Amino acid sequence: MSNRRSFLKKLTTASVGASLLPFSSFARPATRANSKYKKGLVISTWNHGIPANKAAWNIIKNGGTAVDAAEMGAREVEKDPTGQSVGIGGLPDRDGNVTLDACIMDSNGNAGSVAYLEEILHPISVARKVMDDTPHVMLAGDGAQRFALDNGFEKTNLLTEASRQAWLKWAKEAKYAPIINIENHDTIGLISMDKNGDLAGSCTTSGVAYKMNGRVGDSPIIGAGLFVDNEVGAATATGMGEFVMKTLGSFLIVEFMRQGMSPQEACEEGIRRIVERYDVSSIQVGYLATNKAGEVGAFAIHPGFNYALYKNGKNELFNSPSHL
Ligand code: SD4
Repeated sequence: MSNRRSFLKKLTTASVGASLLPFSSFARPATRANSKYKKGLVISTWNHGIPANKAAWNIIKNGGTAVDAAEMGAREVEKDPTGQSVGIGGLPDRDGNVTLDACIMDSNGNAGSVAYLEEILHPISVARKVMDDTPHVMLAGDGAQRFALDNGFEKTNLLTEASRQAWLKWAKEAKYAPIINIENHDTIGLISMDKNGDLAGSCTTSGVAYKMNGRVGDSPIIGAGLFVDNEVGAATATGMGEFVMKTLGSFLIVEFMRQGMSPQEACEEGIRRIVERYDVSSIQVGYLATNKAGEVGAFAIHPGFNYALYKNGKNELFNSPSHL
């Protein structure tokens, strides 16, 4: 029986309520709440999570807030021109435009977001300004750019030569065929907990490479790419945003934790919500989550998703367990 079919069979035989998949037996770096865990951690997606966590931890170790840490961590990746999926250097849409999506949430339930933002180096900081200085949550397109320029951000050309060449090469055939874990799955999603135990998060991306012009993914959607509830925990997503949006993944995972699941169990259930409904043979989604006790969880559809965890003085990469 195929993995998927046996998985679905397990689903139909699982009892309601305690209907967790056997996934929760996967080893994870988290410790249960009764360990000698000191408040303060940063967890973020992919290899670039290492420098992002480091920048975020610099804020936390000096007594800074989780939200400042979340912003600084994201900025670290946005400004790196060699990363082709976030900020400058991001691969463009099919027409050659680099369009950025980002959001941020703080410990008080405040949220800010920008979508389809062009020519601004730090969308996460624009999202922060939307959160802090406007009555709105989300600004998009020209309005988001105008808001950024009015607030002192400068126009920057985000299309690097390397990304332009990659796009020109792609444009010869112009086939839209996302490759799992490559080119379109390197959003940075980051969750931070400060020394008070308060949680915040950030998520920033150039989105799926060679997307249709105008396409916006999950990353700037509060509850999809990121959700933080300081009473419970936080979650963030990476991967094919359409599937995260259709299941409102990060909100779902936080709500699962509210109902008593560990972050690991909640991430697994979030993935299950996708794989039980959609053909995921060529779709990657990865989730990270943290609860108030400092436990963490990670789960993906396919192997290949990794994440960085800064906790107890160590900043390390881990491979996420996966459904397939
Ligand atoms: C999106 N989730 O726009 C983003 C893409 C991504 O790692 O890279 N995720 O759908």
